Amino acid sequence: MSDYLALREAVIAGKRETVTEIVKGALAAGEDVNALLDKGMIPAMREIGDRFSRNEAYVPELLIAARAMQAGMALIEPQLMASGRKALGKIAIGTVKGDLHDIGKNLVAIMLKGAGYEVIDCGVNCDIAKYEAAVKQGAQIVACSSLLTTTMTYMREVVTHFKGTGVKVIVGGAPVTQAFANEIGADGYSEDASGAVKLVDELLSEKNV
Ligand code: B1M
Repeated sequence: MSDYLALREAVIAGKRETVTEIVKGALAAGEDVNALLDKGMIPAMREIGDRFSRNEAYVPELLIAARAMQAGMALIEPQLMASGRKALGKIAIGTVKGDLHDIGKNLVAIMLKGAGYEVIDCGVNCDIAKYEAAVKQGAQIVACSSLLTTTMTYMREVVTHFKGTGVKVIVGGAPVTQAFANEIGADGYSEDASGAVKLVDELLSEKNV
């Protein structure tokens, strides 16, 4: 079994090679990739964020940790996507305007693809025009991610824009809550990536379409 503590520390320290080595070893041993995320990589990002709040880490440290995390995620993506279900619908996902955080958004996109959805990744710093372009390509749901209290407010504009069009808008990201989602009239909220898949399943289930 992988040394989750070593994985966590490698992500925090931004040691890409070590992260790659540990993740490759775990994959070769047939380990559960979700455990790598839940016990190693995601808590590492939480820890580096806490250090940042306490002024014990700065933006460059956040960046190198994020790069190490992305290196690990690139390796586990094929495993997360291996469930083999057929395309069930089309989802647009993007981090909202003003916000450049993309790790959580990428994770949600990977899980949605793994669950059989076609995903249009609108990237980061997404304004309404970018989501709209994805809807023109057939997206039935727009998933908005935000990591900043200053950018989550843009979700209200996205929700308002798509109200009454038949396109559903769902929201998530660290500062976002169910209460906030209710307040802005979003069609759904999820705390994490697997919850986002369940939410999309529900919204696109026969009784809702
Ligand atoms: Co920034 N940053 N950051 N950062 N950063 C946070 C978010 C922060 C909480 C750190 C802190 O102060 N403790 C803080 C925000 C404070 C606030 O708003 N209240 C913060 C800040 C302040 C900033 C800057 C302003 C710093 C500065 O420049 N002074 C700046 C802003 C830049 C910008 O966006 N305009 C900034 C920059 C950066 C980096 C570029 C250095 C880097 C991002 C790199 C990248 O993403 N490529 C970075 C990082 C890495 C973080 C932390 C440390 C980690 C975020 C992360 O990747 N988490 C973060 C601290 C923290 O979150 N504790 C922090 C792991 C990821 C898997 O979790 O994204 O929450 P998360 O996604 C989860 C769920 O939220 C959910 O599912 C995911 C998986 O379970 N989810 C969804 C996410 N999106 C969803 C969408 C859905 C559903 C679920 O749709 C339906």
